Amino acid sequence: MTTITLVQGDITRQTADAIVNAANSSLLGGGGVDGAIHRRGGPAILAECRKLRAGHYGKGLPTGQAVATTAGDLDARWVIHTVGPRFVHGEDRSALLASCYRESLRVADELGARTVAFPAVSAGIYGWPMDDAARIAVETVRATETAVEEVRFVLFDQPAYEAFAAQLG
Ligand code: AR6
Repeated sequence: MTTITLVQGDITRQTADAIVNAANSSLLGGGGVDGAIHRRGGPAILAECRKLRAGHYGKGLPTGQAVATTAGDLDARWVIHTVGPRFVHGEDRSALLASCYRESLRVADELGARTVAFPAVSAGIYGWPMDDAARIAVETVRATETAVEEVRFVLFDQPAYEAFAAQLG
């Protein structure tokens, strides 16, 4: 059984086996959570991302997929980078967002991670409405078979926290 917990705060301050990054396909950093993770995690994360780009992910990490690196100076063993879809009006891209959670948990299982912290993927710069992002996140985690014992959603502000709390019921 996977327990879902909610925390309001900065994901880079969390202690967990794995911290999920809402990255972009380049894997080379950006704003939002991505910027914060690289800033606090230090250069070791970017160094591994560059190696991934030089190797298997020469064209970048596709939307909906996930890949792990070291967590550098973060209080975690791994960062799992996933690329959420941008929200596009009139287009249903929710399967791609669900895939981010499923694939991140699959990578976590491969690593043997037991506690995994997620941000609200796609709900910032990529424009996904928070309520819907929360619904997809919670539904997908509940529907995924995984050995991860705790999935912790780390929400940056009160509205995001409340959107996730509403989904947990
Ligand atoms: N801890 C927890 N949540 C955070 C933090 C933090 N330190 N910082 C922001 N959030 P975003 P996206 C929240 O924009 O929408 C980057 O440039 C934020 O309030 O980080 O998937 C990447 O490189 C929001 O609720 O990710 C990509 O180009 C949520 O985390 C692009 O942004 C996600 O916001 C990805 O956009």
